[in-house]
Amino acid sequence: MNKPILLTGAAGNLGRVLTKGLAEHGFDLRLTDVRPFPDTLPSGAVFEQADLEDGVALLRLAEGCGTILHFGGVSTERPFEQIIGPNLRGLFHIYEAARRERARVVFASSNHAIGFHERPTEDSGLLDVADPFRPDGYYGLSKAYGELMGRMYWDKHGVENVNLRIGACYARPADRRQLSIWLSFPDLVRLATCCIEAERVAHAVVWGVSQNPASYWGNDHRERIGWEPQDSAEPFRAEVQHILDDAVSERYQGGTFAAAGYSRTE
Ligand code: 15L
Repeated sequence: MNKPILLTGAAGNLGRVLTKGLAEHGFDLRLTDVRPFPDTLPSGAVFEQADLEDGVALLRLAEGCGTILHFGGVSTERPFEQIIGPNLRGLFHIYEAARRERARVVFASSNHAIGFHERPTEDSGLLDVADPFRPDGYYGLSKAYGELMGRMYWDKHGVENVNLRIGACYARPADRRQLSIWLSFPDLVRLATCCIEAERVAHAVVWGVSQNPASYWGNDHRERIGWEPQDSAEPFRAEVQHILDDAVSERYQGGTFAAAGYSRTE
């Protein structure tokens, strides 16, 4: 019998997409979020409101689960003090629960872990997951920390984890940057499904991006989970390619997150 799946951040934008898509796929879902769940619960799914800082609640929620899809926490740039609780301490509770259950963690990391890499030119290569972290703020820093926590829990405790470096996951791309980093909702659901079903993943890092010809990103560990994105941002090019940001945002992969609070002068 397949073990239940715990999904944190279930009431967030991606959490709601995953809840619907994974329930349609027949997974046994245990959902949690610090906010109430805004939609009708799919049949068989259960929801419990909980704070990521409540380690006891997370241990209980994870009991018997085979996979923890960790999509909870702060999902945008915020002052450091607001990031620490959900994104640093919360992540520790997730990994401790996974260690106890021998569960796999699928972590919603972000392009902001590498957001201060400059956008590729025709001559430069694409970014590889082995390239160094270059977080573009406290939020991106928390995502780099999350990936490294996965590295440590695999090396030390054998807790398997897949870290999804998600670009921009929306119904459709909104600007020129997203022609490179857009992830469609169906590709996200297929990605999560592959992460759950893969035989063995160890510590893996995968770019969460659709099959966009303008992608900034190259090599990753997707062959371990057997995922191939099927959608592309290209059909939206004419609609959005003229939508640009300020010069600092346009220089870096992290866009406006990199430009937020930027004070470097040279
Ligand atoms: C993220 O990590 C955010 O969660 C999302 O809201 C988007 O803004 C995305 O990055 C992005 O880079 O556009």
